[in-house]
Amino acid sequence: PRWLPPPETLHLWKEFETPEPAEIAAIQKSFLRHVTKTFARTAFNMDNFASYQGTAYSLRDRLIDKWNITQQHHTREDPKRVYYLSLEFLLGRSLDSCLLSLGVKDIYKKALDELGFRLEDLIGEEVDAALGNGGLGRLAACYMDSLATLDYPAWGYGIRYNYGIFKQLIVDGYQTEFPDYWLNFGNPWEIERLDVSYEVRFRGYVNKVTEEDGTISYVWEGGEKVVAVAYDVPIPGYGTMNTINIRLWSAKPAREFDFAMFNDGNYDKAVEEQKSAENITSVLYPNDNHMVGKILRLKQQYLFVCATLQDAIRRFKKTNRPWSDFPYQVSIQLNDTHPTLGIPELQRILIDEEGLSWDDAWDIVTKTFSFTNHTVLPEALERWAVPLVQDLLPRHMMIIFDINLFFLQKVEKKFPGDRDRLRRMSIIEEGHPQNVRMAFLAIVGSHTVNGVAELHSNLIKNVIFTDFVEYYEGNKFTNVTNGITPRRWLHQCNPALSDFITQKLGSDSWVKDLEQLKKLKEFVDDPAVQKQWMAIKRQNKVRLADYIHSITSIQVSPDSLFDIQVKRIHEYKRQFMNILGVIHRYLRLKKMTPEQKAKEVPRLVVFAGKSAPGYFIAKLVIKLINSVGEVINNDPEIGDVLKVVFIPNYNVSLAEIIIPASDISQHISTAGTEASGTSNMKFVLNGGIILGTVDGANIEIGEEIGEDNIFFFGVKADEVEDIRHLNRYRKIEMDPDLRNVLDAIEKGTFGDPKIFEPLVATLTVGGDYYLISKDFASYIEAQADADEAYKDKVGWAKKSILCTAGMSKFSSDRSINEYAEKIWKIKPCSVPATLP
Ligand code: HBZ
Repeated sequence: PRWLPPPETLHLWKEFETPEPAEIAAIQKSFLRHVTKTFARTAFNMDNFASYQGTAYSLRDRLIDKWNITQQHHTREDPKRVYYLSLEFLLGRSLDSCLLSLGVKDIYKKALDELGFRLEDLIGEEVDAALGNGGLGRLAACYMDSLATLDYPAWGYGIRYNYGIFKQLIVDGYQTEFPDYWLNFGNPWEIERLDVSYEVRFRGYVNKVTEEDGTISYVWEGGEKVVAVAYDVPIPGYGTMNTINIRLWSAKPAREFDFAMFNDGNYDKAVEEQKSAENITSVLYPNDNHMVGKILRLKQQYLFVCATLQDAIRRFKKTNRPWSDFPYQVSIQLNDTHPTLGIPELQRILIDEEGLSWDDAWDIVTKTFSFTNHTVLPEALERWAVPLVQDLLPRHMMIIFDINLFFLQKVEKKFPGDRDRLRRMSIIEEGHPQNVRMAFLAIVGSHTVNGVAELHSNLIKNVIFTDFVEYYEGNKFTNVTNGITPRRWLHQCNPALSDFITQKLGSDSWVKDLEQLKKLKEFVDDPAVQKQWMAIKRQNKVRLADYIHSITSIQVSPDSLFDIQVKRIHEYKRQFMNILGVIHRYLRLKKMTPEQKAKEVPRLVVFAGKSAPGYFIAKLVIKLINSVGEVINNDPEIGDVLKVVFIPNYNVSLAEIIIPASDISQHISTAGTEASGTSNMKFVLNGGIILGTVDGANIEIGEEIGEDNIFFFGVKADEVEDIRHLNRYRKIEMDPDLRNVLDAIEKGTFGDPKIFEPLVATLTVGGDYYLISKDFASYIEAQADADEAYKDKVGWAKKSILCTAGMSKFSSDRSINEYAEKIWKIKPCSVPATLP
């Protein structure tokens, strides 16, 4: 029976469950209590890290109060909930964003000030939570912020990796990787829930059972079991009570220990097997947009969906509703195909454990799931070898085969005799071995499939999933353009600009309603506003220049044009083209007289980003950038007219310093390859101008801010296939300027040319798949246009203001409202300040 409190003790609970007042004395008391009691420090044994811990724990108490109230309210109201399933959450730091969301930053600052601590210093002590690779993981984090802020009853589910994305160090110009054991000094932002845990089975066998009435059922038995334990990360909404949860799973050994093995004297082997359980959630796979078919990764995916579904079902069952209500109470969003095993897993639970018929179960499954695709790159689409799945998850493999069989029967019925169509659409790809095409499984098992920007959603429909669009008559496919949270990506990372906007608009309500930014357009011709706007930009450039100096010892001038490309290093993103353009600029400058050089716009070119550890060509790009920087930065004839910097270890907290400091940012993927991009939105929101291709969300940003305020170049997506075809069958036309640049590399201008041979070869014998040569001339032209425009200070200030003013659409609040209304069919459930 449930434990109930003696009624006369209820008032004692009430006191502890009511959020503390945000008063200086109360804050100082809770800070000192944590510092002395939780961390055993004294007034004479303190440092910034301990005071960060004390502050974080005091804030954590406030978060937990709000979280508990939210959960109790949701339990009582029992609204339809959304579960956002993502193998990645790239949260970054939490202290600053929590202080802002809870509206207590100023008062905490004061409270700490009085005690002799500077809040700014404490914020810098926190290590990033870097449980993601790039855009996909950061998108999940922005969406959690919006879900909480908009009062939606939502849960995020993910994995608590012990090691996040590796730390990048640059040694002799090369990327080297170091483990990111981010939990070394504890994590104040999580709540360990040893009481919330579920068993997860791997391998074993499937038993066929024939009942007396002749019905057949299957039981999955044997194999090995591990346990998934919950760690909860509360996510507070901005300026609201609603505080949602990201539940991260950590694998632990199963409670049952193999005593047989133990008694046989095989103690070490028994312990060994226990340890291997913990390996499952040990490390985040560091590949973005590239699939690596490792069994441990498949184990991660299954452990994740298995624990998550048990948790969601347990919550659903508490209300004693019939199973047919499930899709009306639960919506599950798959962040890419990584959690797609959730589809056969729910089907398995419903038929094998709950006794539903196949058809009733499948109806529930397909009304529950929806799927977001984030890429059209073929090498990124997940395909798992059938023998691998068969071995690890034998019952799921049977179910996937059945899902496929019933699906293809329907396709055959709709398109009789079209055998090639069946081959093309089969969830099982023929070959040796056969493969499970996870995207097809996700499409078939979901009610809605979306891309992440207009162009990308069209490519999904017209290029990669055309057969499915035809089969479903277009009904499943839609677009939800990505967004970013204006809280972190303007209000928090650019406080000076945020304050100025608030002052001009007369209120800070834009932080929760980005539509209001449009009113900034009224000020675009106001010289005082232009001046102040650019002064803030300059402050942010000084902040970045100081950071660059502290890390690389390179002095850069805040008066140069800051030209920035920060993102994962990938051939399709074309950092290679950027550095080739830098070499082109350098060669041009070298031919100039000092008088001519003095007329040039001085430029700082910044790169940052990680390469997948096994991606040879991407790693060579990093080496080339560093080698070119080495030569240019030390060439006395060049001085401040051109500087090239690679900032190591790009992550969320670095992005918060880099993004507000850009004049230009580059988003130059080959047209049709970048699904959306989200950093493009962050730069423009902070008054930076895009130099980019007609790709992903660049296109929609251009539509919103006006084509005069963005530098577009390059071929269009619908031209790419024809050009590639010609490249394959004729000699590639090498742009003459590009030829000169390659000659300089090959002559050894930037060190041993042998090193760069494989990289340069991608443009020639490699077929120039990403069309660098084709786009080079128009790229250089766009760069020249940007230089010209930058000389006009007033013109530039106007562009910059219009950038910020036009970004309303790209708030993740807009994206989340679209998902909620069109796909999840959920409504806000606002939480009262106190409970009855
Ligand atoms: O998702 C990115 C897209 O490249 C980008 O255009 C888009 O804006 C963003 C959000 O929709 N995709 C990724 O970041 N993908 C990954 O990080 C990834 C990670 C593991 C994988 C595959 C892809 O196995």
